[in-house]
Amino acid sequence: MLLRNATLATMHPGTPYGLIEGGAIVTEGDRIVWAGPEAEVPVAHRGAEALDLAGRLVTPGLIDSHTHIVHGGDRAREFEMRLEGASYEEVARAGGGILSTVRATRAASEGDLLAQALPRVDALIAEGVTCIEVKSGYGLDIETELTMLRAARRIAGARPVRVRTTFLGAHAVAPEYADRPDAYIDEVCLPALDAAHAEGLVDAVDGFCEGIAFTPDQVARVFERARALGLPVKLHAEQLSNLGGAQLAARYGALSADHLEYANEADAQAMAAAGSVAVILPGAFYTLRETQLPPVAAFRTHDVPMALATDCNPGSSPMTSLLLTMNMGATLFRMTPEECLAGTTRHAARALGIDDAGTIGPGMRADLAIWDVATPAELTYRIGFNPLWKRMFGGTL
Ligand code: DI6
Ligand code: FE
Repeated sequence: MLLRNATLATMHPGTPYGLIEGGAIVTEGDRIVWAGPEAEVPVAHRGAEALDLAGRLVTPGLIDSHTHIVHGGDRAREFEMRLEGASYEEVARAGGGILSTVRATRAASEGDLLAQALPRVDALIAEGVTCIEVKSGYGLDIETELTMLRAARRIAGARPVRVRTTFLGAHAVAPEYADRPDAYIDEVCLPALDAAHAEGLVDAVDGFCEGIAFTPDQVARVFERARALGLPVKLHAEQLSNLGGAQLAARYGALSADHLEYANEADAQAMAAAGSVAVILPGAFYTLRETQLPPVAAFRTHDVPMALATDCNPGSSPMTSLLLTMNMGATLFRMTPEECLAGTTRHAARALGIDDAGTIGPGMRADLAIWDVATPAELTYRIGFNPLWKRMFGGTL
C-alpha cells in the first residue's frame, strides 16, 4: 500500500520531528518497506494501491508505556470522599485505597477483568494508540497476579493493539502480609513471578520502591530473580520521596525508571550511563496535586530519553488519554511538543525494549496514526480535542 501526499513526523533524531513534507510511505504486509519524499518513491512501489492523505500528518502509532489498565472496579466513591474532606486514613478505614482495588480485582474473573479494561483500551485506541504496556499488581496473590496478566494478554486478541505485559507483584504488600513485607516477597511475589514467567506471561518486571511500598533491598531481591530468569526490569521510583530507586534501577540496567519527581542530577547521570528511559507520568502528578517537578532539565542535559505515559490506574491516575498526557507534559513539566511526541513514540518503544515501533522507516511495523492537523505541535497543544483521522495497525487501516 502507498500512503501519499502526507506530512511525515518520522521521529528520527536529527531534524525536528524527523519531519518530511510531501512524504509517502509504502507498506507490505505488517511492515513499512519505504518512507521518504514522494518524488523519490522507488519505481517498483509506484503501482501499489494508493491512498491520498491530502497533506495530513502521519506519526508512528502512539505507545502508552506505563499502564495499570487491567484492574477491578473503580475508586469514584473515594474520589468523592476526598473532595468532601476525608483524609487518606479515613478513606482507607472506609475500605478505600489500593487495597479496595485489590479486593475488586480478586473478586473479578479473567473475563470480567478483560471486559472492564476494554472500554479504557478503546479510549486509547481512539487517539491513535497502537501499543500498550499493562502491569499486574492488584492481585497480590499468586493466582490473581496470573489472572491479571492473562487478561492483559487477551486484550491483543480482542482489539487491534499490541500488548506488553509487566509483572508488578511488588506493587503493595498484600493485606494477609500487612507487617511482613519480606515474607510477602518470598512467599508470594517471587513464586508468582516464577509461575508467570513459566507460562510466558512476562515481558518485564517492575516494582514500587517507596516508603508506602518496598525498600530498595526488597526490590533488589525481585530484580535478582528477574535477572536469573533473563527478564528486563523497570521501576516506580522517586514518586513521593527519594529512596535511591533510580540508582538501583540503573544498576540493573533497567529499561526505565518511572515517575521520578524526586529524582536528582546524580540519578539522571546514573540513568544515562545505564541507558534507562525516564518515564514521566503527569497524570499522577496532577491527580495527587503534587508540587515537586521531575528533573526534566537534568534528563535533557544528560541525554536521558524521556517517555510520557498515562499510568492509567483507578487511584492516582484514572486517565485514558495519551494526548492529554502530552499536553500535561508540556504545561506542567515544560517539555517541548517534540519531546512530548518522542515520549509517546520513539522513547516509549525504548522504555518497553521494542525496536520495531516508535519511528517511521523501513523494517518498522506499519503501526501509524494519521491526523487532521497541519503541524505535529498541534497534537500536544489542544486540550480535549482528538484530531485522529485514521489509524493503521499492522498494515491494516
Ligand atoms: N504508583 C501510583 O501512583 C499508583 N501505583 C503506583 O505504583 C497508585 C495505585 C493506586 O492507588 O491504585
Ligand atoms: Fe504506575
